[in-house]
Amino acid sequence: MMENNVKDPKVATKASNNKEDRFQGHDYYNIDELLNDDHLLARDAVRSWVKQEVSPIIEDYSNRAVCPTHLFKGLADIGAFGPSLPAEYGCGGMDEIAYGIIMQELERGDSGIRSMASVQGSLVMYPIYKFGSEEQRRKYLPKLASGEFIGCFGLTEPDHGSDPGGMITNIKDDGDSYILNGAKMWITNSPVADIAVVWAKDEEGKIRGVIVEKGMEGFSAPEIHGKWSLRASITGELVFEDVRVPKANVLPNVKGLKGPLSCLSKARYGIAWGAIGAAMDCYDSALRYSQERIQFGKPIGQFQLTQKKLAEMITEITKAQLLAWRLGTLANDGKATPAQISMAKRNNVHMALEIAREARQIHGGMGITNEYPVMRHMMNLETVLTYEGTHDIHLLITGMDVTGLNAFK
Ligand code: TGC
Ligand code: FAD
Repeated sequence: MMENNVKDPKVATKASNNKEDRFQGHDYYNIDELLNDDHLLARDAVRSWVKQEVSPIIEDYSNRAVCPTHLFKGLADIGAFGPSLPAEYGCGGMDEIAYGIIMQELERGDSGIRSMASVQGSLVMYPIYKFGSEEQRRKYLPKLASGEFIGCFGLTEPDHGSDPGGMITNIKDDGDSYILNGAKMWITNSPVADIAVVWAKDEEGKIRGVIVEKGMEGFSAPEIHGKWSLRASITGELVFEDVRVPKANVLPNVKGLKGPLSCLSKARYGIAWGAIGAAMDCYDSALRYSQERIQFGKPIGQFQLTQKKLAEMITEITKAQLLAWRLGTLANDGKATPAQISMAKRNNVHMALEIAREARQIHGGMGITNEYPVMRHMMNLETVLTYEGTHDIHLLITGMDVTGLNAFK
């Protein structure tokens, strides 16, 4: 894995705030009773890893806009990379609900940490598993699962975001290789990635997936700076100037936009769960603050207006949990449709963003500081609302599903 701009992780850890992470999960409708022992074990293990490894450093890394790349190994060790892909390739072999719960707990820590895992598992390992040859699976999946390799996913281009079908990145046949040209934009993990799953048009205009490796001549991945959101996640471009990619690196088993879009379905599903984690962290912090902060001689939680905020927050979190759980049971049966996934991604991310904003108000002035996690979650969720399909694109997917009429084009 390439080093990024982390100069000395030990110094960073020391500089971070050392407040105890007092987070407690919230389960107003006893949804734990719907989970099995494997789900609960995975949940508790990831929650304690986040408390130990993420919470003590995340405000500092976010503040400095540096990705804590040293956490990739720990994420691999807790099984966050490809939890629901088969164990024979070094992956978790768990079900879709376990995958969702792991994403929830990671995003409880920070959306950027969940992104590190989503991209690796759902956008890099999943397409190699689903559309790759057996040789490609054996070559890449164990190394990606163990964190030895870091991957990224290149779909979005400078001029084609919501409309990836318009992409101009292309491959041209040249004997036993393809020549790849073009550029991708907003690519999570690209500056630190060893491989990139890149979507490009062939000479017939069909979208193909190719595995581009770090060090291939003509390939670079410059970092994008200046983000006010997802600051602990590293984002970059992918630039291809006559990159010679062996034909053995093309994913043989898919052609067309449904290839990358299927990967997005997998990742959007994880985000539907992940956003609940961010929302719970904001609610948890606001609830505690409302009991501890005294104004006019009373805890602010005693005022009706604060109670309205908190009551609405836990109601929305509970609805989102039920939506995610039901989506998980459908996914376990192979029956979750892309439109159902869109609905859950859109609803749950928007819910989390609204809760972050309300929680920020409950914390008053302190809410804008890094003493509390809410402002960081709020800023992160602005990205989560946009990537993996914007809030409005998901609305149009639902609209098309219920009317049968396409409003995109
Ligand atoms: P359209 O004609 O509707 O579809 C083309 C083909 O794809 C199929 N399909 C899907 N298959 C699987 N899963 C899905 N979610 C699918 N959606 C569509 C469809 O059935 C069709 O198949 P076929 O066999 O008929 O060819 O395509 P369109 O060009 O009209 O576009 C539709 C639209 C707008 C919904 C789609 O392009 C879209 O979802 N746009 C949003 C783009 C997006 O989400 N980009 C995300 C980039 S990756 C990212 O953000 C990673 S962030 C990661 C992190 O850090 O966590
Ligand atoms: P645009 O598509 O230009 O949209 C701008 C606005 O227009 C939006 O509000 C949108 O909803 C609206 N709009 C567009 N079309 C329509 C329409 N038909 N009807 C109504 N409204 C419309 N991409 C990757 O491939 N890999 C990654 O790893 C990745 N990571 C990312 C990390 C970060 C931090 C960010 C910010 C983005 C990342 N993305 C990644 C890109 C992300 O998926 C895109 O930003 C997203 O799909 C939107 O594309 P866009 O930014 O070009 O916005």
